[in-house]
Amino acid sequence: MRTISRRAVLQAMAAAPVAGAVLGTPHIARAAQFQFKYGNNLPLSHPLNKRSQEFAERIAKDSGGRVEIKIFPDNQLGGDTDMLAQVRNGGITFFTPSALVIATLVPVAAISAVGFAFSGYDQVWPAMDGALGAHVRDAIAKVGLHTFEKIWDNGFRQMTTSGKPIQAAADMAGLKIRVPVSPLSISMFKGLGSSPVSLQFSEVYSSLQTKIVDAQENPLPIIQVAKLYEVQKSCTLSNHIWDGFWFIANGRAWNSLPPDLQGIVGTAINESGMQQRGDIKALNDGIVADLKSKGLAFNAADPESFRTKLRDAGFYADWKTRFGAEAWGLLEGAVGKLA
Ligand code: X2X
Repeated sequence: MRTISRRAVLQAMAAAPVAGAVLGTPHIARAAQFQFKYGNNLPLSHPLNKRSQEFAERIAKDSGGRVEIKIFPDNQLGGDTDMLAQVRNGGITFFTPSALVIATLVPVAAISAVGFAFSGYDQVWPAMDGALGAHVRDAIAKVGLHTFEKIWDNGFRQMTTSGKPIQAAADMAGLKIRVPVSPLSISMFKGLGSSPVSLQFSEVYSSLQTKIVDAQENPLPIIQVAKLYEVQKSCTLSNHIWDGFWFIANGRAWNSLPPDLQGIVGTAINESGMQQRGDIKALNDGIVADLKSKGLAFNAADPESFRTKLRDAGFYADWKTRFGAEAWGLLEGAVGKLA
């Protein structure tokens, strides 16, 4: 370790701003030149928030204190719809909406969430880090938002219910199931014959508890950290949608950063995103056993019954038209023919 001589300290103090000298404080805490807020919808214990704290510390350090990022987890600043409005108007600088949720603003962003498209992560990451992801980021750029290259992982979505276990598509009939604020989710669950209700994530626990809805669908790490097992009985490993969180920034705030700081921020956020993908992968290994020990029952499902039902309902044909040939072609290029 380098020791700092008394003389160097005195020199540094002599060079410090006047206000500091007047107050006589030896440590002069200067406000960061760029102060940014980052809002998200997940509990603090989710890997997304753990990795976010890391990148915020790294960015403060690597920028020499010029960039400060304050994290507001767990819907502290409002639900998804509110945060999406705030990141657009600059009230917050960063937000991590699910692909399902940002699609309310940029419809093509839901292309990665088409039901039963990805068979596993070996298809997900090459597509999202490749042409399909680039296509979505370009579309998001058109509404004035910057998107970092590496999408963060939410996971493969699974269904839970407080009622009769869901074993095949027929069990979906009339099911009151909460889905995110997402036209694709509504269309998919209507296609499966259920009665979906769009609610922001901030309302999920209480709406299950008070039986406004009977079921919901989310990746297992969310079911765990948001304690949804307390208000649900059984879980079906349906893997019906792969979901990721796009890390987005308000365009004006992003463009106000000089290139060196953009580099520091972008590198830190993308690298933390890669580590967060690894966290979700590691979590998935022991999570079923943990959720079982907390009282959630698990059952298998017949995935083909769901796909057939969706095909018969015209779900794939409908969304192929809505997304357009280019985006659909990129998706099928990654996962094979869908419809
Ligand atoms: O709201 C949800 O279900 C969640 C947490 O998965 C999303 O952000 C889409």
